[in-house]
Amino acid sequence: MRRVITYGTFDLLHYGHINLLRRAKTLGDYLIVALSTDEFNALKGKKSFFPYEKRKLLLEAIRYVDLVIPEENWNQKKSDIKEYHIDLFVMGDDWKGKFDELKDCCEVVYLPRTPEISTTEIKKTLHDQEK
Ligand code: C2G
Repeated sequence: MRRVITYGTFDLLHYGHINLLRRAKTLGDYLIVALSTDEFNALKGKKSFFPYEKRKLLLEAIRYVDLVIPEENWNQKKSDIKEYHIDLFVMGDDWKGKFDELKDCCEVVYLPRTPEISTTEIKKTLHDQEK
C-alpha cells in the first residue's frame, strides 16, 4: 500500500487541482490531502473564498482523495510523513525544490502545474467582468 501526501489550499476547486490530485493518486494507492486551515492561510497571506470545512467537503467528494487532514503550519510535513507512513510527497512544480529536505523521509515528486488556471485568475476574471 503506497501512501501519497500532498498539501494545499484548494480554494475555488478547479481542474488544475483535479489534475494534480488525479496524477498524485496514480503514483500510489492511498492519497492524503493536508488542507490548509483558514488560520494557516492567513500565515500564507491567502484569504480563501471558501472556509476550511467547505474546502474539505469538496475535496472529500473527489474519487482520488482518501483522507483530508488539516495543514496548520509550515513545519508539520516531516511528522505527517512519519505519522501516516507516507511513501511519496507530491506538489505542483511551482514548489519545485522547496521541499527537497523531505527526501530523507520519503520520495519527493513535483508535477507540472496545469497551465492558465489558478484560483487567483478565477477571482481576477470574475472581478473584471463585474466592471
Ligand atoms: N496546482 C496545479 N495547477 C494549477 C493550480 C494549482 O497543479 N493550475 C497545484 C499546486 O501546484 C499545488 C496544488 O495544486 O500542488 C494546490 O494548489 P494551492 O491550493 O494553490 O496550494 P498552495 O497555496 O500552493 O499551498 O505547504 C504547501 C502549501 O500548503 C501549498
